[in-house]
Amino acid sequence: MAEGIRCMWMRGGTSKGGYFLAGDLPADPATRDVALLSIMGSPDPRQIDGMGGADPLTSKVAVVRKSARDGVDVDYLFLQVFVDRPIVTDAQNCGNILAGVGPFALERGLVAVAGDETPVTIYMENTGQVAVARVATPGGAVSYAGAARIDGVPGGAAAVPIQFKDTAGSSCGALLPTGNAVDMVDGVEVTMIDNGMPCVVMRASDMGIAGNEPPEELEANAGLRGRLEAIRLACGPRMNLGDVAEKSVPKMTMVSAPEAGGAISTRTFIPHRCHKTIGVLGAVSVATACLLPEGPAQALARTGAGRERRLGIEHPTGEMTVVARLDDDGAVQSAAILRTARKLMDGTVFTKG
Ligand code: NQM
Repeated sequence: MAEGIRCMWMRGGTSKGGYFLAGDLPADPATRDVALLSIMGSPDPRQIDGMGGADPLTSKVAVVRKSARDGVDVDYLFLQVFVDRPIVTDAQNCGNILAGVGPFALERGLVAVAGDETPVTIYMENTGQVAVARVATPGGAVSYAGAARIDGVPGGAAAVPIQFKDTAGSSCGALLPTGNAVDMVDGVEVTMIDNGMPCVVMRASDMGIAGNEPPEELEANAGLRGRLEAIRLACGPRMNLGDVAEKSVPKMTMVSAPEAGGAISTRTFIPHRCHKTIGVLGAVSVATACLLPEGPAQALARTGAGRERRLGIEHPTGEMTVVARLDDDGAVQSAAILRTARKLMDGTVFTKG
């Protein structure tokens, strides 16, 4: 018989997915993953028999619990449910789905409202790091309405500013896991970097593209996809990620000179589909690559001056601004971004049974 599970469906930034209290899901990870595949309708390129939107960006899950950690409100585990393969992975974090975690925690009563704006301190279980999201709570309740706009989402919504600290080496153990700002892989100069999201950054021109093509065109380019995957599989072990054949990291970002007043232009494969925008922590990692002393991104980027840098990371549907604070050595100390979120559905979702 189909089993009903309490869940909230939310847009978080430019992603969308199911938000669950940890206690509402099976405790055993293998049983939980079977349930999540069934809920999303995976594996199936159309996810026709489930809630997933046939895109990795809309096949995502947040598992949230009250935290037992000092100074932390909630723990958040991100799970990527693959669309066309029977895989659920916790090998990556997601800063977009993160944007819905604060509102969800308030809605479920895990955090008490604290005035017109409530800071929610979130431990990100995937990477063992902390983010602080500020949620609009006028009149004692979460408000999703507002005028803040993010590229990739139509219309306005309440702002959810998020601050990250200590994201360097989140999954790879070091900001530059090979110890180098530039390495040569398959004849291409790359920066392997992890400031919250493991990314391989390379010049678009070295991959035979201009860097401003629409995602659909790049996804249709089988030669490009093959080259990117070969580089990714070679980079995985060098980034301390092991065999990444069945993982959704590292992300593959091709950079070119900015075209719209930002710091850099990007096209990112995540890793097999081309992102319509760019991931949040992916953008933080790429922004950090722009600020290195050398590398494919640094050579093309416009990064300005001063201790606080506003870096517009241009992507296929606009840009994402990363506000980076630098330390005395010019290294990125903390990063902040603006996101929005929206509650779409609160109810019971059913497994296939
Ligand atoms: O990098 C997509 C997204 C993401 C991840 C992906 C993200 C991040 O846009 O923090 O947000 O790279 O798989 O949701």
